[in-house]
Amino acid sequence: MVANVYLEGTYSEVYPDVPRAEEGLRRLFRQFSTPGGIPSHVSVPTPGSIHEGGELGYVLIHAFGAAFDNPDLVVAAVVGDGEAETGPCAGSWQGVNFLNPARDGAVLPILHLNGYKIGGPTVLGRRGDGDVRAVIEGHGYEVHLVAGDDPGEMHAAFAAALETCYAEIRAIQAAARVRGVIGRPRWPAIVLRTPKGWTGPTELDGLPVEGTFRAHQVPLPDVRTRPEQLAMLEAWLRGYKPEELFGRDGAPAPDLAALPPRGDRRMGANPHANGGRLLEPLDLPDFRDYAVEVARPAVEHRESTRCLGALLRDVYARTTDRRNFRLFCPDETHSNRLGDVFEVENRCFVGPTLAIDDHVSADGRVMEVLSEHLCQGWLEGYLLTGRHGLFATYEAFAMVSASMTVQHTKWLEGTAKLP
Ligand SMILES: Cc1ncc(C[n+]2csc(CCOP(=O)(O)OP(=O)(O)O)c2C)c(N)n1
Repeated sequence: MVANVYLEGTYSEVYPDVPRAEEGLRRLFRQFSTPGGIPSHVSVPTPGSIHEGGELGYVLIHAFGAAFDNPDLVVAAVVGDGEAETGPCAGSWQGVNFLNPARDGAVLPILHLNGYKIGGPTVLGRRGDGDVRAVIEGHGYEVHLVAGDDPGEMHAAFAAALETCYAEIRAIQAAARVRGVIGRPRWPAIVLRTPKGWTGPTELDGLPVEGTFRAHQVPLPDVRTRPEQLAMLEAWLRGYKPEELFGRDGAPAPDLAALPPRGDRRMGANPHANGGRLLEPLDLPDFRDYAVEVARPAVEHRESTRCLGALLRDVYARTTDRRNFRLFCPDETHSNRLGDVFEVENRCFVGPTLAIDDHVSADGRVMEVLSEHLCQGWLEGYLLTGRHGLFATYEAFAMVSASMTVQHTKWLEGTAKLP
């Protein structure tokens, strides 16, 4: 990701001391995964990032949070096959049951099966194409499989799959925006099968590296002490033909520099990934208006969260046009005494509804799903793309998603240090 936003120019705009020239390249490489430099995974200083890349499991959840109330946005979300084993990720495929094709944007999951995690095989990586297809189709997606190991062929095949998926997404949305939402659409998803450590060193000390767990992160661990590994590293990097990719001054060659989109269309400059650029203040009523009159002590019997429910009801009413507020709750809106919101809003559910359902509709904006991970992560994606919301949960079960909250807090702490 860092290399991509460097090549498209965003990195040097944000960090002028890392220009697209020889000195910039040197800094870019030296600071990577170095104390005082930048982390080895996507993190706060990466332009266009909205979350830490460290803790796995949340990519699809954040993608759905970003897509809600963002009708023109298509969020591509790459899921590792190791990441796919996590509980939060396993639950997150359900997002399509809450995604309204007329009102929301779209999520394009790209399940990347490279067979291994750090040390062992992955569950889905070892399953045949038919099984993987059945799992993803069972969640309600239309699967597009792209598999192989020839870079040129795979590049063309993947580009074609993206074109097909994009056309399908726009067709689903166009239909729903003309004739209304009729049931849950079958959204496209890509299953991508490639070797782990693809095009990296094939073998080390007689053991295969490419296509195995040994390729994870650092395929040549001893370049400092073993000259033959240093030679392998050099041969590998020269395989990219840097003399064709960069000019003598170290800047990307003009034909490559011309490839990325311009301005805000670049990945690292997308305003949705810099929510501060889109943020509008939340239209909040004065909380004093919800105060309880207490003429004398110990005569009133009230519940404080009911007052909050009335306030939230009015926040919904005031944001009907702007659509920049949602309540996220693991099936506890009523039991948390916030039920007044149902005077003006419904529960969101994009699927069959029955006459006896209570305030359930595809247009609903109260997000009730029995998963604290989804509630927390949807809210996070929604907030970080410039909107507002609230995650209401029982204190006992708030712990279910506590580490997500810690990651988010860590991320916010990091942003506070950035100009
Ligand atoms: C929740 C969580 N547990 C453990 C880890 C440690 N970890 C880092 S990478 C990794 C394997 C990831 O495998 P996969 O998702 O298949 O990605 P790949 O590197 O193969 O593309 C693990 C377990 C983590 N980052 N997050």
